Amino acid sequence: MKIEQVLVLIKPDGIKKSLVGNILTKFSESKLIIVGSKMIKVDEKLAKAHYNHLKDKPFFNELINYIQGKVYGEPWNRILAFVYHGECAISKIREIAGATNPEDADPISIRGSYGRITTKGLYENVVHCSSDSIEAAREIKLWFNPEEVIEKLYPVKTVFIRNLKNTIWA
Ligand code: IDP
Ligand code: MG
Repeated sequence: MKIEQVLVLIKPDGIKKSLVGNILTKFSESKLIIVGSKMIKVDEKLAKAHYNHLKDKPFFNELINYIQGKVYGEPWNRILAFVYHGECAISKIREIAGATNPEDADPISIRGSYGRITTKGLYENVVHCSSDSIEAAREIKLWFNPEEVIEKLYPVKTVFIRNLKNTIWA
């Protein structure tokens, strides 16, 4: 039994098209559980760190704008991030998501149902999912702090940070 975790992002086109409910319903067919979730406005630093492995691709700048929702502006320039956990989580989630190119994706999959190719040629494919366990570990650690994930997925350490500016509830 291969217990895995996988980062899932509902990209800004999924938010704009009001697909959050549909997408989560489709992923729930996996019978995996969600162990972390949050909404984020993606800044350029996070976008570039996430897609660092694609920095030499001709569509990289479009991709960085897309994941930040720059093409849509307020109030669509945000994503929902999830960590799904359970047996063979990566292959189950990627199968429900479908192939990267929405035109190649199974029409029943999320990307096949809801994705499109922009006039500039970018695949706007509604969701991101990690493609293997090494990528999942890197991405989950990039998008979530340990205390935001309710399962202990990776080793942690405790550090004391002095003079750290923080915002708390008033
Ligand atoms: P994945 O999201 O299926 O793992 P990656 O190769 O990691 O695919 O690419 C990241 C994202 O970059 C894709 O989800 C898609 O939005 C975009 N993308 C990937 N390949 C192409 C391409 O050949 N043309 C246009 N956009 C692409
Ligand atoms: Mg990928």
